[in-house]
Amino acid sequence: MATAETNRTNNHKLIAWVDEMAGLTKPDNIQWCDGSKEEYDRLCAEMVEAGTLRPLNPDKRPGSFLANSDPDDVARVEDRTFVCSKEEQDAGPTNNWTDPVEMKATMNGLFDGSMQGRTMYVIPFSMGPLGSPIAHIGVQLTDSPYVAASMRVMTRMGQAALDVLGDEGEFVPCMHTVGAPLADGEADVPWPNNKTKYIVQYPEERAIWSYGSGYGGNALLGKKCFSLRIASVMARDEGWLAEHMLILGLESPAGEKTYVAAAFPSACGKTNLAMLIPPEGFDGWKVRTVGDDIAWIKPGDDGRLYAINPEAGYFGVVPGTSSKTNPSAMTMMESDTIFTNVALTDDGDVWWEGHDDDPPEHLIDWKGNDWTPDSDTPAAHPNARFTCATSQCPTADPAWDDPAGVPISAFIFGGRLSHTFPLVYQSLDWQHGVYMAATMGSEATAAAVNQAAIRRDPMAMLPFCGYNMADYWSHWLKLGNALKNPPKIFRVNWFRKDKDGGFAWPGFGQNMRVLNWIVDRVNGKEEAAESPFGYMPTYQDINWNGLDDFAADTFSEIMDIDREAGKREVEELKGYFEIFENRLPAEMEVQRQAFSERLDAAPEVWRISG
Ligand code: SAT
Ligand code: MN
Repeated sequence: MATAETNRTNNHKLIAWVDEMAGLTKPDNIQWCDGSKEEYDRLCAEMVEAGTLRPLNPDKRPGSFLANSDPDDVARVEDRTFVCSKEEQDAGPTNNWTDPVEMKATMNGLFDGSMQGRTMYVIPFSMGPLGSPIAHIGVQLTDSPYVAASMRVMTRMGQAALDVLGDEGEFVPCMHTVGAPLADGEADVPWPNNKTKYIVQYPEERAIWSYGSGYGGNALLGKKCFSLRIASVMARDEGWLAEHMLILGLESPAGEKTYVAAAFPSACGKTNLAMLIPPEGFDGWKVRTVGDDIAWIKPGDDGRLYAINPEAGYFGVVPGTSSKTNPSAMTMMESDTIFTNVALTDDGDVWWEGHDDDPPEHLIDWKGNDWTPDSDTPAAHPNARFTCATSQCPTADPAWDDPAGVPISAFIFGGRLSHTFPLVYQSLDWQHGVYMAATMGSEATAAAVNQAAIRRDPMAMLPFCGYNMADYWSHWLKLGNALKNPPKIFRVNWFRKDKDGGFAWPGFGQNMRVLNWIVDRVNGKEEAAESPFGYMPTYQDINWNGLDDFAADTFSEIMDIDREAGKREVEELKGYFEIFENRLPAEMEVQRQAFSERLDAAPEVWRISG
């Protein structure tokens, strides 16, 4: 094994760990990443040489590349994701758990010699603006140049992070291998990975070990593994929040700025909402993006919560993105982007389902096969992604890189629910809001059937909470109760169906109308009616400028509350809460009963007035 090149750090803990891990994984070379543009260009050139990346036509997509992953390595693997706390109860009923002693033996076996024939990249990174009191440092070791290049886009990576770490600083160690050692002289493949995959978190040690995948959140360990699973544990211990939330700033025509953070399960259009363009009728309003996926949120001295986006780039879903659904993302992707698993056009550009342009006559699909509009498989994988720096986002908020973070006035929680749940409602207080967030979810299927079960996804954290979900709810309850100025809490549902089975809400940019009401509510400017679900806007309370054909009757269809449907929800939650046994905070059951009583007192159909 070649010795490490001159270390650019005197952090002895880091140097000793790198040495120890190199001894275990036995790479041919070790490369400390400095985070420079030259280094990024060199990594990309090497990947082009190896067949991992294909450069796109520089006239069409300057500085951009296409990667096609192995068809067995296309998304996060939740069933291979483990939270290995010492006690099973501390991982809770919603996480996969294995005893850490047993898991370490397995990991040591798998990592032994796993980097043979490859380079081990040492990647120091900051999650959050460099030096921010809300940020934290991690160091990832990986044998994937795709990961090294992606980490430069997704995080503040390299020497600057080492400088923040200093000689004595603490870092979260993130071990990663694609699990495909090369024997002497063995040729590599474009996307090395292993059929066996493990994404392992050790919450007590704040350590991550990921084996066998080179894709997304499995491999870019700063993302879900660190910023959510490990950070949620740090946040519990230290009194802050690590959340699966977008952050956006709304600026009114008068220049008043309000920041909100919002959590949605996957497939609810989170990135599109984070980059929303105000619709007709909202002249002078601006929506500005701080983040599209993750928020780290700490109490400030003024009793408010302040949030940063720990990431520095977007790893967004591409299919379905067009100038109609997300013009900002389209602009971002015009250059300097790594695409993964979209289709290649004959002129060296990219295409995907839902693109503005009609499908071309001929493409190379994400698996590398010829594709025509008659093909019966999608040209791009449905989870195809773009990797792109936040600095390229035309709607980036001026404070997106501010170490102090932005003050959060509202939390918004959503799901994909075709019935029962109104377009928008506000919690009666903090405790009720935590209950609303803890019980959110989406229907398991597209639900033609009216009563499809809801797959609960509390705070959109189901696959991301690094400890017992019920303890996480207790943490939320405690944190908010201690705040002088806690954010207001809202639930939204863009997906309620009308009686003909179509979406009742026009969606996309129209969500601005709901955000407008929310902003006015938190700024004390708007009225609300009190319903069994919480506070709700009447028809008059919503700004309908530019959407004159949305009648009060249609509004009623997405706001009315059916008492029996509400009672079924109350019953479903009884069984759901039971799985958390004695860890369930008593407040959850108090809230469920109170909801039940409000419904009992309501008419058969509670109708929003106006
Ligand atoms: O693969 S990621 O974790 O980056 C994205 C996702 O699956 O949510
Ligand atoms: Mn996400």
